[in-house]
Amino acid sequence: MADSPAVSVLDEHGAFRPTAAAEPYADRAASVTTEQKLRFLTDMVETRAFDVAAANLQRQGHLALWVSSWGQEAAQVGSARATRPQDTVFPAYREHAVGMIRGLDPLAIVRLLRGVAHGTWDPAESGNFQHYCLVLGSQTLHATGFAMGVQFDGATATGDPERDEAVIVYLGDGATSQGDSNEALVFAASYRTPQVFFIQNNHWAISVPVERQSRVPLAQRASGFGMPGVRIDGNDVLAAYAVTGSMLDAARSGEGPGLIEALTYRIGGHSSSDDPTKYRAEEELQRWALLDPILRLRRHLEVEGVGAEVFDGIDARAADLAADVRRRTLELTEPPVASMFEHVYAEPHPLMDEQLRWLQDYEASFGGDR
Ligand SMILES: Cc1ncc(C[n+]2csc(CCOP(=O)(O)OP(=O)(O)O)c2C)c(N)n1
Ligand SMILES: [Mg+2]
Repeated sequence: MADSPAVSVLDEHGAFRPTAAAEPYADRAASVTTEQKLRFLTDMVETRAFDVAAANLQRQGHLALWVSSWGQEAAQVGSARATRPQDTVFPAYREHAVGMIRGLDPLAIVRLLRGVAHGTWDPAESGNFQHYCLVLGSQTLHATGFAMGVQFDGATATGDPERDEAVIVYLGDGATSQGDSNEALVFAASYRTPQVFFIQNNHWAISVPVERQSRVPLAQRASGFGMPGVRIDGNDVLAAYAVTGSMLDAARSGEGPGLIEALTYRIGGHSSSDDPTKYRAEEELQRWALLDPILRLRRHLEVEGVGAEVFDGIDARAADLAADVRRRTLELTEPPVASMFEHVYAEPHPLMDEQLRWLQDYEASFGGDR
């Protein structure tokens, strides 16, 4: 399974060496400018800094839970940078880089995982970055339904590539086993929706290895649904950018959906509640740590002549971002307890009113001192 050919353009030392599978995408990858690559590097370094800051906040009791994106930055940044402003993005729950690139304030993610928000931000104000979905695979159905709407609205294949819209949905290797994901794929293929399914195969679904989820490479499943499937080196930001860009262009111009399997690795635990040493081998982790996506792009840029002071500047700005997130997290206040009943239903609901009254009576029973 690991031998199935993957699209890769940067080898593990950062040299531009497209694999045979990369041939259709090599020109696209080669046309990425140094300025764009520096943008990609900045995105990845900032995401890593944010991730570390948030993980520390969780350990210090300021967040209820943290889900790390460490190791998956290239897959996320490359694919997100290939989207256009008019596109709509449906994440799972660790696509922090994607959200930030689409314009989401990272504090919105912190608020969600601190438990002081209802898990929502306004996608219209956040680059059409929809809400995190913790119910595995459910976002694929939302995305396919949305993509059908885009199609029925005539917002795709308009003849004007600047206006054409597409949808991208992120899911994990484990989420491919969900019924929802398979139904979404059937409907996407059937309706030829303008949509990309982007699987981050980070090799684990909590403690279940990907080999147990599928007997064939996940990209290979696409042909059974009736759409192209491409396996990429998910730690190669240029491969992620070129392949996602090509598939999104096809979707926007009316050629229908496609599926990408990005091979990457979850360096941390599944979440801050997980201890991966209980189920995976240290050697596997060490092997993947050497394939760090940030290091690879940095080496590539060094060969292109980018000086150390540029990297230092990027690191310093990322540290500022992390410090700012930390400061703003510590300033967050608790929402009124009663607000948990808001937004459960769109309109007032008798059951919610009853539960609110019960809670108020209960709290009053402490003598009004809470
Ligand atoms: C429908 C559903 N079943 C089970 C869970 C519990 N659960 C949360 S994350 C997870 C593993 C997901 O693995 P994967 O899709 O590979 O994503 P990753 O966390 O590796 O990014 C499971 C089983 C859930 N959230 N939703
Ligand atoms: Mg996984």
